[in-house]
Amino acid sequence: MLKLYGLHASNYYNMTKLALLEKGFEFDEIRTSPSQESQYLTMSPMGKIPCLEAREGFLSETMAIMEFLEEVNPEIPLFPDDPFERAKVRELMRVCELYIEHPVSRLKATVNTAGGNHDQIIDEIKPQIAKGLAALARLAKFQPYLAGELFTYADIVAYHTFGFVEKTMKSLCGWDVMDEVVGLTDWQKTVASRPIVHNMDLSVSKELASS
Ligand SMILES: N[C@@H](CCC(=O)N[C@@H](CS)C(=O)NCC(=O)O)C(=O)O
Repeated sequence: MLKLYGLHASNYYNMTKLALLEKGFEFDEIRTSPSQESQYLTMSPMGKIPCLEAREGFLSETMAIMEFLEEVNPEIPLFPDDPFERAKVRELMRVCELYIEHPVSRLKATVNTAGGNHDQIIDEIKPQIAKGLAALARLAKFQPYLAGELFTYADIVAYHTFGFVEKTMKSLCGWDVMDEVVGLTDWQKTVASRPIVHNMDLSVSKELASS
């Protein structure tokens, strides 16, 4: 049985968990915090969560885990068949990760560090995020999903990216990033209404509220 290590507080953990659920895998969840302990580093070499334990060994990095899941179980596809369309899904995933999530993670890390200068970082990252959002607006099809009719890994990555980015930017500088891309809020509602996503969201918020 697959084992998924991590915590619901992590947007990357939630992306991986949603991919496992959507693809119909059975797996155990092992609550694990990021760690630089030598034992955990043998499983996840950067000490990050999530980490997946498969029969063959341990795997970290969300995108690598998703590629693995797809190859192990292609029956429920989360990538399109066509090579170019597959690449377009990966392009969307990278735009969300590199140009929208990463700047916000950097801000969050500063906020968590005592004495960090948030205002300066906010001024720095807002134009970066605006550029990432504009790129997403150029790429997204919203028909009804990001890459077209098929629900893909791009939707999974973007859904949990925006779960984190929307909340963080609203609370730290009052900016609603969802307003920046026409169609984004409707897309978010469409994804949230998928039964698997809905059930997972319910259990995650219940768990986070009680922790
Ligand atoms: N590139 C990694 C990012 C994962 C990541 O940043 N996880 C965060 C939690 S959301 C973490 O473990 N942070 C602790 C650390 O960086 O040491 C992936 O795709 O899985």
